[in-house]
Amino acid sequence: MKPHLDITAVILAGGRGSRMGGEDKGLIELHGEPLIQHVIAAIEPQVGHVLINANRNLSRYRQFGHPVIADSLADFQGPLAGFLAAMQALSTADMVTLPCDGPLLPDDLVERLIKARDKAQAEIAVAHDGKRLQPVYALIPKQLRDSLQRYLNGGDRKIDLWYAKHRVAHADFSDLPRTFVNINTPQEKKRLQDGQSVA
Ligand SMILES: Nc1nc2c(ncn2[C@@H]2O[C@H](COP(=O)(O)OP(=O)(O)OP(=O)(O)O)[C@@H](O)[C@H]2O)c(=O)[nH]1
Ligand SMILES: [Mg+2]
Repeated sequence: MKPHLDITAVILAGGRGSRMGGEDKGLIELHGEPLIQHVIAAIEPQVGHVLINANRNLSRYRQFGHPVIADSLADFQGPLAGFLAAMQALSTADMVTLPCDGPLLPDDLVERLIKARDKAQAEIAVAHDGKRLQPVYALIPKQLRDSLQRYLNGGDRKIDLWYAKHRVAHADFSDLPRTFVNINTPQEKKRLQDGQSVA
């Protein structure tokens, strides 16, 4: 699969990790590598640029060889805070967002999001696993930065309500539910480590 050089992958590693006992989830190890390293390895070949969004351990995150940006809003206000920080730093017209804790990505994640958006002539494409939207896996143009800024200035934080203001295409991943296996708790980490993740 050829890389989409005009896309920046934004890896969201800015959460509190509260279900993981407050650990910085991107840095916990799976099969001897930090979780975010698994995500970087899977997404790097698909895009022209990678940006890491983190709020702690910034110098550690810089060691992965990509720019690291922190939220411009304080106090862990959720993934949209990470979207906004990324849109303020973006050097490409579009970004694909994804979380730091989902290591089982297909090699056509970016391709599928682009195709879905083109086909529907939408502004945004969001992954759909066949049952529900997976809102942090999305293709979003930088052009929507002011819309997001206004939305957050208004005090809202819900991702679905912001999407509802725009034309959104659903990218079908119902054949690949493992894409969205992610690690929120020590139990989920153990399950994935033991290879029982896809159930
Ligand atoms: N930039 C940024 N990203 C966030 C924030 N909160 C969550 N995220 C990211 O959004 C994605 C989904 O969040 P969760 O899986 O709930 O991760 P989390 O919020 O760290 O974990 P919990 O505290 O257990 O909910 C992850 O990639 C997080 O890193 C935030 O305040 N800022
Ligand atoms: Mg959370």
